[in-house]
Amino acid sequence: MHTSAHTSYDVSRRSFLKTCTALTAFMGLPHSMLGKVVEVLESNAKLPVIWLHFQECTGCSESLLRSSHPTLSSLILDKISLDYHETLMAGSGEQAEKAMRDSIASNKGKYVLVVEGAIPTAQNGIFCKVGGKTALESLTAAAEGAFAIIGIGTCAAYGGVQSVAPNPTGAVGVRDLIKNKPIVNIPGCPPNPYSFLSTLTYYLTLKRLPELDSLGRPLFAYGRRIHEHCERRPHFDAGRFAKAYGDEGHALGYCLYQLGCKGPATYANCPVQRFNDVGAWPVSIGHPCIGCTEPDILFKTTIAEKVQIHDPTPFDSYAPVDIGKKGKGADPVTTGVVGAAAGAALTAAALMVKKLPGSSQEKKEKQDDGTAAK
Ligand code: FSX
Ligand code: SF4
Ligand code: F3S
Repeated sequence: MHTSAHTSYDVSRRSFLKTCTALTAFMGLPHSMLGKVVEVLESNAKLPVIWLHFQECTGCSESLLRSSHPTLSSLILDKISLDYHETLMAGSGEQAEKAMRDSIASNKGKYVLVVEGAIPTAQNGIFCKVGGKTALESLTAAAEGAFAIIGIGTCAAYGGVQSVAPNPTGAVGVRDLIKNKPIVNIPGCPPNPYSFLSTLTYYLTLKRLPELDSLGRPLFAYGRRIHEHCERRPHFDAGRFAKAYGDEGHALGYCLYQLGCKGPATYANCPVQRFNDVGAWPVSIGHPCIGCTEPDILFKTTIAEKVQIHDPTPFDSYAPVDIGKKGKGADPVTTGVVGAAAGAALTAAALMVKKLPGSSQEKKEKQDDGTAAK
């Protein structure tokens, strides 16, 4: 086997190029960028990374380490210099703290700060201390010299499980505290490791951060709703639902909407970029999506609660159609063209029974109602 001379891994040239091609497509870059991605992953460039852990379960690091594309994760992780990571580094105590201070001082303005976990703010942040410093102090100090911050996981992005009411520690996400740095959020509990690895590759390739949505999530990974790519979607459109765990519909792989699937309101790439290389993701193994990338859904709603579908979108493999504006119904011509597909999508949307309490959509609608009442 011909092994590439550019990495220390036993990677055939063919497999290396295949990985680069897949990565280029995953990042939403045109095929013409493939050469650049290859060049970056072949280079000896190292991006300094400081990784801080706060209130969390370390599932984000775990899922990254367990990522089962050794080629991809090794290739990309080879491009970073992980100068401080509490659960991975060999050093500890003062030695480790010194390594972090040195890295911050010598890489000022050149390193990425990765934050895993929420930051407690109540009582001056005494609920989480590492090396004698509160999470709040460590975050502020490390953020200052970073050129960008990546909040990995829902905890770092929005506060996660720690921030659920009554939130005794005053846990918040990075964006609630740091206002003067670009922040990329990679939510998920835990997130798909490839969304994180691809964000690093995107930066290494283009020397800029990917385009983000209003919650700071890269659009290439969080630009579409789960519901748009879900393999159970034809069942949704046809009105075939599992009604209880273990019933006939569940066994037949029917749509999990009536069991509380949050796929219609959740932006993430799980049905496409699945987990663990076995084609698995929550919905494929019979569990409703619990909206783990969404601040208003995860831990804010029960698993069984149904989401309101405000804006029905067609299944991604159907021909693109205009199924009409919210509340206006479908254009009759369009409905005629798409027939059962869009028609069923709208019918299913009409079945939606409950809005998410406190969701941004609900708040917006309340505001709209308020405005209309004046
Ligand atoms: Fe949070 Fe990461 Fe959930 Fe855990 O550490 S996003 S609790 S899976 O993994 O921060
Ligand atoms: Fe898939 Fe859930 Fe949508 Fe059903 S409601 S099609 S299970 S994402
Ligand atoms: Fe999370 Fe839903 Fe994906 S629960 S892992 S966003 S399917």
